[in-house]
Amino acid sequence: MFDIPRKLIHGIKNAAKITVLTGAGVSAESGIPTFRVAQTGLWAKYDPSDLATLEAFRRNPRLVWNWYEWRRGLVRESMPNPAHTAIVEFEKKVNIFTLITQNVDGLHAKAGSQNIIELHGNILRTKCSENSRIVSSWVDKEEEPPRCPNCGAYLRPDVVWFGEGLPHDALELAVEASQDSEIFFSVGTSSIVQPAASLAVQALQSGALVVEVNPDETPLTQYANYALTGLAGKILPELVQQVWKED
Ligand code: BV8
Repeated sequence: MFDIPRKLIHGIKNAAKITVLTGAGVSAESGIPTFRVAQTGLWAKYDPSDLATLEAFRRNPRLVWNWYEWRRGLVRESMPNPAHTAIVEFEKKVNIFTLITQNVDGLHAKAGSQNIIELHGNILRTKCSENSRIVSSWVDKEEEPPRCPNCGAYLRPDVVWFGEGLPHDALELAVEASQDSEIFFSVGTSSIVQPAASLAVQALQSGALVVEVNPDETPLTQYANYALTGLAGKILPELVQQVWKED
């Protein structure tokens, strides 16, 4: 049983606009390694932020493509965990609810969340590396990466790499929701990667109550109104239960 401060329970119950930002920590309990944890096995010797770049893809397209194929395999096998399910409950209960995710694993959609802002794309989508058009099928000629059926350029995952701009509309919607929320939750993110990490600051500056859910301290912790220290898969269901138990 996690003890949620009474004032916070009251605040959530009476809030009309709540925004939740999630990071890799929300998928950790689904068995997907977070970005900061060293990759396992084959990939242990690589730093994810070295591989998740256009430079790495240009230098070694096969290596980067196969790293994403390995991650896609993990994602396809993984199931949402109680943190994802609790966030679906939030969406049902809160009048104006916005979910912003840095995650590319599609688990929020798999859990049943409807309105999701994917800041960093989605690893299960593939696009042409030349014109960024989404490609849903291609002839598998055993070449890695495969080539775009329309122009012959390499295909790549539809994710935002370090050094690439975020999808403009997604970022704009995320900033708006962060500035307009009464309560802003930062769940399972190390609050390091920009511009996602600045959303919590914008919420704070706009007068929102900021709640962090994370087992560890992050650069946001000292500024958050509430820092709920623990696993999202434990805290979020507890929170939903205590706020909406009699409903
Ligand atoms: C941009 C998709 C400009 C790919 C990701 C030098 C050159 C260029 C840019 C930069 C630079 N220096 C800095 C930058 C900016 C850079 C950046 O922020 N770098 C960081 C490292 C300092 N940002 C960018 O490059 C962005 N683009 O700035 O472009 C620009 C603008 C206009 C036009 C052109 C260019 C792009 C950033 C997006 C990168 N792509 N993902 C892929 O996945 O392969 S980011 C990647 O990190 C994932 O999406 C991940 O979600 C995200 C953030 O990490 P977290 O989600 O926070 O995950 P992390 O592992 O760090 O932390 C997990 C947390 O969970 C921990 O705190 C842990 O304690 C907690 N946790 C663990 N278990 C649990 C838990 N919490 C709760 N419950 C649990 N059970």
